[in-house]
Amino acid sequence: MRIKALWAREILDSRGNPTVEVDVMTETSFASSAAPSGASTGRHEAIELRDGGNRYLGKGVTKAVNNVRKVIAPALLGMDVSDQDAIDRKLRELDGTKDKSNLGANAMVATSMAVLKAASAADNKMLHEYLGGTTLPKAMFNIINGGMHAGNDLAIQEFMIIPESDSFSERLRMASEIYHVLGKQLEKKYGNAATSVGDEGGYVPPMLNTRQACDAIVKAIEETGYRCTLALDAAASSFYDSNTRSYHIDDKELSEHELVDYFVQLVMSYPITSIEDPFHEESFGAFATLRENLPEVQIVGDDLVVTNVARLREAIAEKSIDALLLKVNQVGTVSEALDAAKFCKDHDKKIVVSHRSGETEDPFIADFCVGINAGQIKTGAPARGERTAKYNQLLRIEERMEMQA
Ligand code: 2PG
Ligand code: MG
Repeated sequence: MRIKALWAREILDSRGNPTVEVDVMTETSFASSAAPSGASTGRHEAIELRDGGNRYLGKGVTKAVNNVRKVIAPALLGMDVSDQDAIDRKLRELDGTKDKSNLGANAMVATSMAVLKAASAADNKMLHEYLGGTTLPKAMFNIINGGMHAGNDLAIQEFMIIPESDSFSERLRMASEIYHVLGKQLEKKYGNAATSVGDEGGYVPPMLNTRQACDAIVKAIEETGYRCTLALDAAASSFYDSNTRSYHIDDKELSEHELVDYFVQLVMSYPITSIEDPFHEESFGAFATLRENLPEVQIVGDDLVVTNVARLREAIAEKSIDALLLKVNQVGTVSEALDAAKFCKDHDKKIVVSHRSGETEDPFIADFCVGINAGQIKTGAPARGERTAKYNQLLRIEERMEMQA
């Protein structure tokens, strides 16, 4: 099915910043998709194009939108929407840079995702069916926010829970209950303001250190009695000081070696089963050391590998990670994200499909996660519309699968 029309517009993301939304039309289908946007972005990520100047305090995306309307659309018209590789290749050719800074990764990723959605719609399939996957993921629900996603003193960016149950809908229900129990407990202990939420919908209590957050979560899990483990995204680049080569956490300055011990001690105290970005984004070696020390814990690479096969190859060679955090907008096109997923599978590595802290109502990653049989997803708290858009889509997918079984 050929592309008949392609259009873009500027919309707002969940932080109230502009982002790019793209519409793709074929003779029989129509689809839209929108680019998410990170706050703790990795240095090696594809670059999102922003206008600068005064409008939207410099964050406007009219240049990226115009790139879709004036450069991308004319080039893609008439192309077969089901040939994702050819379309993404064309996008890269038009851009001509390594970091996608010319057209903008925001323009490119929204186009690439909209094309995939239009192809599945033209085929009369839900996106996950079109991609051929059947695995409903385990989810990491982010229920306390810190780091660059919150205005508190927690260095660790994300405190997540992984409820264990056979169905996705049960896992979501458990997460929602734990989230609300935690909210009540925090309110009791710290007052009303403690249940204000951060960028990803997790609470932002006035806590001073990692252990206070883990204690609070364990207490909430215990009250519900559910089987549930903890996952952390340290996003350690955000509290690393390259001058002193130390990590500022819990009001201390820790060396790399001390931070390894710090995580080992944490894992001894709490049921933590996954840690993302425990060290800054160039520390392939430190990741590997932690992995050796914590063979039972999944070590996830986000800023370290940025969904990029070249960096992934290095991380795997250095034995730095057990899993890739897959973000389509980090690399800029669907096919490159699929390449990264395939590379992981070929090397027996796991995949966690991820949202960004600045999100839209687009549920794309829910379908994508099931479609590639990733097995794991993280898309924020079980609250706030841009996060529940993904979880609710997973409920629809689960229901569809049950109906077809
Ligand atoms: C992360 C992400 C998503 P951001 O670090 O994993 O949770 O945050 O989108 O700000 O990079
Ligand atoms: Mg991360």
